[in-house]
Amino acid sequence: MKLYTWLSAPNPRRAKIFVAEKGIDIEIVEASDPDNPGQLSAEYCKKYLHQRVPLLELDDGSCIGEAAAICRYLETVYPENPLMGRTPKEAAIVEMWDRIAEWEGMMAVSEVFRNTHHLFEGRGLAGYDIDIPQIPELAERGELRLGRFFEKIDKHLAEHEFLAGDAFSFADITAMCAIDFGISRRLPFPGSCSNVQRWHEAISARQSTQV
Ligand SMILES: N[C@@H](CCC(=O)N[C@@H](CS)C(=O)NCC(=O)O)C(=O)O
Repeated sequence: MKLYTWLSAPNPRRAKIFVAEKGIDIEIVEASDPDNPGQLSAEYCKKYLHQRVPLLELDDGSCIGEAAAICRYLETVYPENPLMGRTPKEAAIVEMWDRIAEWEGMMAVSEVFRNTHHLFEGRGLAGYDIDIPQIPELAERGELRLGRFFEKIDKHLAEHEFLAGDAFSFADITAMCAIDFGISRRLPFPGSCSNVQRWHEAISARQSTQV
């Protein structure tokens, strides 16, 4: 099996942390263009129609894209140390929080980054080989959306150790990757969100998140 990733991009990081947390031995392959690391290589883009990372290539050549689908596959094949819930109820709660973290956290950071960074001029959306203009208003909206995401999870984390309850899960990984990517792009971590701060410090201390 091979896991294709791209430098410090946040969605491949979700898969890398998941793999590290589970202790699965998978070859990690860098998909960026060696001559222009700001984009994926032409060879990689030929492999995957959607031209995004992460991508898991199985030994029979099948390819699975989308971080959540990759991690679902790995969770099924390597059930030890579950990160997606142990019962149908837990699994649904993890999925709910993962979708919220991806939709409201990751998408918000991505809206800001893709619509402001000079490297993404004409590449306003990930995975398109046509000109997609940057829209500054989307960056403004992304900041608002991210602020609201922080407030909401802060309220939730006041009463729960982790997003999906008592156990660390894939939902925490997704939210952390979104927040860390935002921090690396100088998006403010609201000082008033002390519960997010506590949760973030605790999960950042896990060995698996050092990728
Ligand atoms: N929903 C997808 C999002 C994947 C995605 O947007 N990946 C970005 C990196 S974080 C990408 O491949 N970008 C390619 C590009 O910008 O050309 C997932 O969960 O895997």
